[in-house]
Amino acid sequence: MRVPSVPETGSTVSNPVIPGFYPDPSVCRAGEDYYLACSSFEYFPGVPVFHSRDLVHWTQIGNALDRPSQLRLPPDAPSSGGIYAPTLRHHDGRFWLIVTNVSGDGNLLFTATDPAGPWSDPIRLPGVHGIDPDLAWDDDGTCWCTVAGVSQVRIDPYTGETLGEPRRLWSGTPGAKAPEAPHLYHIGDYWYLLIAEGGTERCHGVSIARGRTPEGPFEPCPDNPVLTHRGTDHPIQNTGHADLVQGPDGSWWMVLLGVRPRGGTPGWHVLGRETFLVPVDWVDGWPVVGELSPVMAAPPWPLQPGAAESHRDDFDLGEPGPRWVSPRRRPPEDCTTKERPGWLTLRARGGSLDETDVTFVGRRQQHLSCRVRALIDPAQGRGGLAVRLDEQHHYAIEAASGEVRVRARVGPLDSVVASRPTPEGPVVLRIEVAAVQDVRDARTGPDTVSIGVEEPDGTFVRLASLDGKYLSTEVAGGFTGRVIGMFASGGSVHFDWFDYEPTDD
Ligand code: 6LW
Repeated sequence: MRVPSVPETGSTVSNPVIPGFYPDPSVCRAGEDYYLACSSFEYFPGVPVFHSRDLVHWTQIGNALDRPSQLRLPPDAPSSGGIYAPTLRHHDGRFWLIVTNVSGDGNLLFTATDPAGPWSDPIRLPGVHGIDPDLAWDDDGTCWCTVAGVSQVRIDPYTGETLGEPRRLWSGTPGAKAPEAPHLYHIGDYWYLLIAEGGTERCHGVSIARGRTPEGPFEPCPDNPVLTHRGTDHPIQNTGHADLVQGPDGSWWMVLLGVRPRGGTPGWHVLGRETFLVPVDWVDGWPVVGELSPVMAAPPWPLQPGAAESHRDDFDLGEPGPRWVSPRRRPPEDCTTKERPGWLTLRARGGSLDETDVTFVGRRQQHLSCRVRALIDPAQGRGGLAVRLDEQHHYAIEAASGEVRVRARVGPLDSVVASRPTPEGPVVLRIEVAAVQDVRDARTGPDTVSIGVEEPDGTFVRLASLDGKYLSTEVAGGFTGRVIGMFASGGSVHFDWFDYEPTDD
């Protein structure tokens, strides 16, 4: 079990602070506690919520949208559709979360007294149009909702009613595309408007403007973008979509998304857009963002122990924990520990991994190299382990009636790349992801995905080794990253345990 040690104050900590596909982070503080929420797209439950006491070590405490009345994702909701960019705030003794369901009801507002949940049913915002909604309150209690573009409208957060007409505030740096991810802050004598611009790919950047009132007018920072890695060979790319938070000691910090491309050109990122942390200073009333690095100086306060990086689930605790997600929905009858206590039974809804209604229960891949194992009893069903980006991009090993087959689906190509007879009954399936250490040429992929079974003595029988570039966002497109999990594609299959272990150096 790999548990990160607690670094001494003054030492270093690693970035991303939340590895894996946890993009569009929004952070707030309540007393000594920090809370952070991320986008979740087509996955259910949605909007993972994290807690930290030091901004470095984060523990998932739930998912804000954990019931169908909060999160309607129809079967035709595309992968990378669904839930975009949240804003999480603490105001008036409550937690407020605003998101956009681009495949459903548009902008929705939720509240909770405990960010671990339960969160309320949605308050609809029919008069708020656009994505990346932000919430900010004036001293007189006025609630300002600002969206990508960047425009703003006053709302009643208790009813969702818009109070007045939307107004355009600022469209970012002239010539830069996609001014989005707005966040409005009242800091000192100014109202600051933080945005992302340049698009969430390699040209992504963070810019800021300030004004004397929440409605502006806003003057752009002369040093915009205040953070970008565009045009560099920095190991962290696509940096943008930031949020600011002040620590109890008065220091300022920024969380933002970034990616870690590996391999040859153009660089392939497989873990999706991850959450990073960087310090912020203020000079002449403008933020000066510190250097964003994979290894950063630890904040100047006591650090909490980090969560274990390896994870084994024996399915002895009933409901799957908050890290487990499924595409679009997860009816309890399709994913249960009641049918065979101590086992997770997955019942196929008829769909395969190529279908939007597949029965799949997975967790984000959070390490560039890792080993995933699971013991499956296929019984009279068909199912197995898969590394998924979406319905058109996945590698899987499937067990059924005395045989395992390795399948690779990449766009229009779909192939059984290996098969092997196995004894009837339970079998351990294994997926090993090994990040590339030396880039042989421009076409070198980011990693190798090896798939196979274990002999009864634990010996790994590798049935296929596949280039991981085809399961990267640069190939598949979209906004998510790899999710590794268990699936049923016929009848019911049973899993005794699932084991995820980082194997990074
Ligand atoms: C999100 C936009 C963005 O709404 O990508 O990186 C979109 N920024 O702000 C989906 O994550």
